[in-house]
Amino acid sequence: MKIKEIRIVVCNPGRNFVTVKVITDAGIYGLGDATVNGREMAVVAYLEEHVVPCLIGRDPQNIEDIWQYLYKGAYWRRGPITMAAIAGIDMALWDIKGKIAGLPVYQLLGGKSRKSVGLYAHAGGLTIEDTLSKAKGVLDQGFKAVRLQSAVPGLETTYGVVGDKKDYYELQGNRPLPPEEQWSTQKYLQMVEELFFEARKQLGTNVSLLHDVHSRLTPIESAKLGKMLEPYNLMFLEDSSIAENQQNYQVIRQHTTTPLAIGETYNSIWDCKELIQNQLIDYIRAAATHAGGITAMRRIADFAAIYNVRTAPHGAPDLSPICFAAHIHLDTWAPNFGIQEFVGLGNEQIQSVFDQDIKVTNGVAFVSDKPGLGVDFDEEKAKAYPYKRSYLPVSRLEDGTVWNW
Ligand code: GCO
Ligand code: MG
Repeated sequence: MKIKEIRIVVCNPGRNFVTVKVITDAGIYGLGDATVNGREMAVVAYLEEHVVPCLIGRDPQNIEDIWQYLYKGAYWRRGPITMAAIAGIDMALWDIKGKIAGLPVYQLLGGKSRKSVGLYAHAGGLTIEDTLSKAKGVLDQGFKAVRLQSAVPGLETTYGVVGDKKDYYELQGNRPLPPEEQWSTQKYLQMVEELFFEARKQLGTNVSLLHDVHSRLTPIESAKLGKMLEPYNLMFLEDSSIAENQQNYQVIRQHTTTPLAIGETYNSIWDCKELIQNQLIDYIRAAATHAGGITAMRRIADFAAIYNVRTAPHGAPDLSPICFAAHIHLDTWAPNFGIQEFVGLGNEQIQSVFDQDIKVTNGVAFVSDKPGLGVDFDEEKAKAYPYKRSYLPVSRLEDGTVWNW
C-alpha cells in the first residue's frame, strides 16, 4: 500500500481547524488534526512544502518509521509547528491502520481498560454566583467533575469566562489582530479563594472540582494558592505556573498537597520529562495534536504510569473533533488515564463538517467502535467556512508589562 495524496484543508466553522487527509492507492484514507490556534497557516506551509512531498509513495502502515523520519529527519526537532505537522500525519496513519485492520484505534493500542471515559465540563461565569449556577447546570446533566472559572472583579476580561465582554476566546475564531487583556494576581487571588469556599458550600463534597490558572502565577504564588485551596480538595490545579523551567514545580510541590496538572502546550515527552520523573505533577495534559500524535501520546502515557502520573488530555474547542476522537481512544486504553476535558461536541457548523461517533451521557464518553478513529470530515461542507486569520489575546500586567496569557 502506498500514500497517493495528502490534502491539507483549513476551515473555520466557528474557529480555524487544520485537517490532514492522507489518501492511499487502496482507496482508504485517514484523517488527522494539525491545528495550532493562532498560527494555523504556519503548519499548513510546513506540511505542504516540507512534509507532503517526502511521504508520497511511502507505505502508510509504517507509522513508527514515518514518525521517526519526520522527527529525526528534520534535524530541527520539536517545536509546536513541527510537532503539530507530525501529529496530523500520525493520527491519519493510525486511522488508516484501523481501517485496514477493521478495528477501532483503541483496539490497536491494546484494548479497553475501562467501559467509558470520565469527563470534566466547564463552568465559567461573570460572578461567583453565575459560575456556581452554571456548575449546577453541568451537574444536573450528570457530570461529576467541573472546572470552575470566574471573572476577576476589577479586570475587564478573564480567561475561561463566557458572557458579555468576558469572552472565552477559544470558542471564537475571528480576531484578525490579537486583543489585549489585563492581569492582576492580587485581584485574582481574592476572587479564587471565595469561589472555592462558596463552591464547596453550595455544591457539596461529592463533586470533583478543577481550576485552570492559565500560567499566570509565579512558582511561589502558585505554592501559596495550592495551600490556600487545600481545604476545598481540588481534583487538580491546572497550569498554575509556566514550566519552561521544569524546576519551577519543585517550588510549588514542596509547599502544597493540591494535585497539579500541566501539559496542554507541550510538544514532546521532553517538555514533561523532569516533571514526571521527579513526581512534581499528578496529571499530564498533553494533547495528541500538539505533542506529536497518537504515537507520542502513547509513549508519554507509558512513561507517566511508572511515576504514578495520570493522563488528562487537553480538550479545548481549538482542538478539532479528530483530535477529540484520538483522545477518547487513548483514554479508553491508557491504564493510567485520569480524566478528559470536555467542552461539548462543537457548534452546529462544526458538527456538520465533522461526523463524530462519540456518545456522551451522564458525564462520560463512549468510544467509537468504527474502524480507525471513527470520525469523518466533509471537505465540500468545509468549503462554506473559509479560513479567517484569528489570534489569541496577549496579556499585560496593569503597568503594561507583557505577561503570560
Ligand atoms: C484549557 C486551555 C485552553 C487554551 C486554549 C488555547 O484548559 O482548555 O487552557 O482553553 O486556552 O487551548 O488555544
Ligand atoms: Mg488550560
